[in-house]
Amino acid sequence: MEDLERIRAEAMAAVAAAASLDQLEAARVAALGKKGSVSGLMAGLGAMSPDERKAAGARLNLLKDEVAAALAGRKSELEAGALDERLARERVDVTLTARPEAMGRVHPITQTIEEITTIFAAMGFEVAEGPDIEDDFHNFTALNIPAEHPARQMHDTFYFGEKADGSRNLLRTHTSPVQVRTMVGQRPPIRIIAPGRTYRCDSDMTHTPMFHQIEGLVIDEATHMGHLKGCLIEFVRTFFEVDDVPVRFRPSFFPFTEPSAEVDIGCSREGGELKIGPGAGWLEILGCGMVHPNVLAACGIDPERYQGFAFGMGVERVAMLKYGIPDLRTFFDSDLRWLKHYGFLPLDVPTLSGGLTR
Ligand code: 2NM
Repeated sequence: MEDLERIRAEAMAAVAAAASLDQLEAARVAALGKKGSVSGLMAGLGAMSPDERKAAGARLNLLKDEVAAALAGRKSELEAGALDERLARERVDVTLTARPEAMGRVHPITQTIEEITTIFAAMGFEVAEGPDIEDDFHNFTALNIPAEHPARQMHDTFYFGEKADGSRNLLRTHTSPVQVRTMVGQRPPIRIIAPGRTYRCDSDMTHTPMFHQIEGLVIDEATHMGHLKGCLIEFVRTFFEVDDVPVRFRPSFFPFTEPSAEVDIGCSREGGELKIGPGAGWLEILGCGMVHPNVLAACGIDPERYQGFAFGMGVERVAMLKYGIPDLRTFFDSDLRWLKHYGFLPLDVPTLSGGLTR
């Protein structure tokens, strides 16, 4: 037992000197492990008389507890040190300024959709979405487009294969099925805006097989053509950021609205450059009208009680006009130089208070 004080001193010194969790584990094994110094003393107890064993056993248990406590204390010190070291290593300076010029760009289509939905959200519209793969009812029938209508024909619509019941799904040719789904599923008053991808089997200088639309719908008991005009004039002036842009409603035809109109905005052409504002020319930018009673009835809304207006526009078209992008097909080339030129900085989110575009 004269070894005990030496072994205690050695074990305590090794624990105190451990500079890492690995070294501390080595010190634990050297003292308390199966072949450790303290365990060695324990093994000597067997050769003692019962009285000697009782006294020595008590001292050894105390030693064991003492070493174990020292190990635990050193362990928490080392762990706290490791955490401090990691916090220092992973330190981030949150006061550093962002470097938007080093980031990617927001595509003009995304930017334009965000600008348009921001304007209509401020007027109380909610954004609605629906599936790109639709059926005949939601894309055509409910919209007062009869079976023989030219818009249904193979050359305009992408159809999927025949299902067991003989019907075929299709890629939506406009976002109007979102309006149909909203009217079927919700009671008026309805005020929604539906942005999204649309598809038509058409590809040339001014058509791509996939393009984007935004359509709006308002249904209430007393909504009339005056509301439609006020709403769309307000939209056009805010979107193009030209307060005195002339707006003209020209009679037109759509199967799903009656009466129907197309909206033109004033423009001038000086030296080959197109400028939106007062001038000699007109540009068509929107289609609109009062929702046809047949459409309301097909969607389970009583046309004797409710009425409303709808409108639709092509996102690519208004983006080209607003941002002077000359060629439609470049939108989908994924050309990074084009995106750097026409794209928007990710931190410049369009808001009405801060300006739609900065
Ligand atoms: C347009 C023009 C005019 C329209 C109509 C509807 C619905 F579902 F309510 F009947 N949605 N969108 C509409 C009306 C779309 O796009 C040129």
